[in-house]
Parts: sequence; structure tokens; C-alpha cells
Amino acid sequence: MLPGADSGIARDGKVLVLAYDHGLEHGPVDFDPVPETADPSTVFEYATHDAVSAIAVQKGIAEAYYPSYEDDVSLLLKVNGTSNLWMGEYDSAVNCSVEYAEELGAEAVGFTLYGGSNHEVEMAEEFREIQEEARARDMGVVMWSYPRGQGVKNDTKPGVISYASRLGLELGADVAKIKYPGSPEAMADACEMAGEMKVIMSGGSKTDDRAFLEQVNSSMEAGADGLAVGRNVFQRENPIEILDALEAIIYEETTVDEALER
Ligand code: FBP
Repeated sequence: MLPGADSGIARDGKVLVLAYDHGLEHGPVDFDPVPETADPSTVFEYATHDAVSAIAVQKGIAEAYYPSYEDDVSLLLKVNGTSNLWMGEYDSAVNCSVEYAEELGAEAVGFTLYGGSNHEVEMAEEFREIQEEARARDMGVVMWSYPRGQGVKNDTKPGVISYASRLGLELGADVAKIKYPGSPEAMADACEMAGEMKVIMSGGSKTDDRAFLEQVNSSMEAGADGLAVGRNVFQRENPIEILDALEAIIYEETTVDEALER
């Protein structure tokens, strides 16, 4: 498989991942704005929206809930993660094998790499095993490429984000999920550094509709291939409305105003 080729989680070459690993990464506090979202079934229902090309969850959520949704939703199984209770240098425990991810029905695996962390070397070695096993099984590989830790002063600086996308290409990801680097120019550079690999913007904490959609639109115009979003969907009272708008921007290339009118 070539980088960025059909990673099993794209629709018409574009990607909209609904991320729902927050219960591990941030803890239950992320469900406070809409308490029903603590129930994974609620968010799996959102993932049946046509705009969503895959849902990203951890192993335990996939085991318990994916069987009811496997005909309607593609699975991106996150194979490492850390809780917010961990206070050490940035690191992420590998908690699922690629083999087991495939057994659970995953089309692709997701892996967080903290470039610049004191644990970067071990994480890159873990990624090698995951990436090669996924290749052997014809599964896609998505890197949550988040430079963080002692070697990184500003984790959204343009040069750092371009480096993040390049790390994904260099290490063999099909898709790299990166933070928005603050401007369309910087996003364009990050996309250029990705070569044929796909680049998707990371959603971030909840903002208002227009600000969020403007950022998504700016990323798409800069050459990104889509979005991975959690809180900006499931912390909204009406997640379907924002998914309708995202569908318009990502797949139909409408303006933000047109998307907001949907
Ligand atoms: P959001 O859209 O809510 O930011 O989710 C994307 C994501 O990458 C999740 O997969 C993950 O749980 C979270 O962000 C990690 O965010 P951070 O490490 O920045 O706190």
C-alpha cells in the first residue's frame, strides 16, 4: 500500500474521523457538556452519519459496542493511549495488537507518536512493529503526530507541525493527524511536507460553529484531506447539524456560509 492510498477509512479520498478515545485520554470530564455521551452507543449513533468515514476508539469500547455497528461504521482502532492521570514525560502505552484490532473488525490502526518526548525512540520502535504488521494485513495506519515533551517548546508552531506531518511520511503512516498550525500558509507547508500521505486536522477543544468551520475550511483549502474531530462534535447539543456542515465542507467543498445554512 502506498502512503495515503486507500487506508480503508476514506470516503472519496477524504477522511472524517469521529474520535472518541477521550474517556481514556482526558477522562469523564469531556462528557460533562452532554452527559449522554458517556454512553458509547450515543456516539456510535453519531458515527452512522454519512459524513463520518470512521470512528476512532480504544479496544474496550470496540469490543463492547462495535459489533452492533459494524455494518454501518468503519473502525479505526487506536492501539496506544495514556490517561490524563499520568504525570510523567509524554508517552503512550501500546494496549492492543494489530492482530486483535483486525479481529475486532478494524480497517485501520491509530498510533500516537510524541516526537520530541524523551520517549520518542521507544515510541518510534513500537510504531515500526505496528506499521509493519498493519502493512502485512493490508490495514491502514493513522499517526496522531503530536510533537510534545522536553524537546518541544511550542507544539503548534508552524515548523513543529510541518515536522509532525513529515514524521508521519518518513515512518510510513498513511494518514497523519496534526494540530492546526495557526495559518493557512503554515498548514499548506505541513501538507507539502506530507508528500502523498494524507493529512487530517485535529479538532481541538470546542469552539463556536463558525470559528471551527473556518478552521476546517482553511485546512482543506491548504491541501488537507480531512479532519479527526471529537469534542467539536460530541460536546454539541446538536451534533448532526455540525456533521451536516462538515460533510458540505469536506466532501462538497462548499463555503462556510453555505455549510452553515444546511
Ligand atoms: P478532539 O477533536 O476532541 O481534540 O479529539 C481529537 C483527539 O486527538 C482525540 O483522539 C484525543 O483523545 C484528543 O484529541 C487528545 O487531545 P490532547 O492530547 O490535545 O489533549
